[in-house]
Amino acid sequence: MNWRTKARLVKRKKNISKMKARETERSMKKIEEKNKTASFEIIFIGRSNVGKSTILNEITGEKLRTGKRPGVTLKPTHLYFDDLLVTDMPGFGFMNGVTEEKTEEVKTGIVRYIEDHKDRIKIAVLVIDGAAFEQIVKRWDERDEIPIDIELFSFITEFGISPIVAINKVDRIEKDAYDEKIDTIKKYYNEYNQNGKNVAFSPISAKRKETEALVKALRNELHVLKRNDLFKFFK
Ligand SMILES: Nc1nc2c(ncn2[C@@H]2O[C@H](COP(=O)(O)OP(=O)(O)O)[C@@H](O)[C@H]2O)c(=O)[nH]1
Ligand SMILES: [Mg+2]
Repeated sequence: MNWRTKARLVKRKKNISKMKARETERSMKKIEEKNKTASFEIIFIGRSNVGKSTILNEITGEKLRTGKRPGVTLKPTHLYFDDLLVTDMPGFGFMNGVTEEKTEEVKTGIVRYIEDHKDRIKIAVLVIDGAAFEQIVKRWDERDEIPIDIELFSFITEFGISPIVAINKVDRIEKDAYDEKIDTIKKYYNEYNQNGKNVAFSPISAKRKETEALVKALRNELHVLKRNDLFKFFK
């Protein structure tokens, strides 16, 4: 990690603690009660509209709402499978008319959630829009800041949670540009990896129901974590 990368992370961390101090106490007690029996959690994180819910529907066969304009809800959505909890975290960014402060609040909520459940969270799937990636990075680069999803990725790697980067919407990447785009994404994320673990990158298209790469990556991780019994919940 170079000095510039580090400086950016420090800057972002300062922002996180500022938000934490300001954050009001939010009660998640009721859901927590229900979630107590879960011992293994997989979280899905990403900007609004990257396709988190579409992916979850496709790989689990559940029916989460998709394509709706994201509200400003800060609550995660949970799916239950035996002792496995699959959590769709609130999306951030993108939302028109939603202030930067609200976006920061969503991020703080996610950070807090991960900290509070770090023993239970074994895998984090970061969903990104493969077609929009470069544009997003460019925008943040101009402000000399790192995009929130990359910051969250970096944060996750600090906890030793296995990260999988699901590069969604590859159907929208031109064939000629495909290899280079995927490489650029891998390079960028790997620079912010704060532990020695290899990161799994899964190019997928949830819309075309082409999610095999992600299911494969999930199964790999489940196998490493000796939870082959959970294979059956992902197709
Ligand atoms: N082109 C394309 N669109 C997708 C893909 N996956 C999801 N979408 C669309 O992206 C929009 C947002 O999807 P959604 O699952 O609600 O995103 P979320 O906000 O991250 O949960 C919807 O209109 C989906 O149909 C994909 O692989 N390719
Ligand atoms: Mg959604």
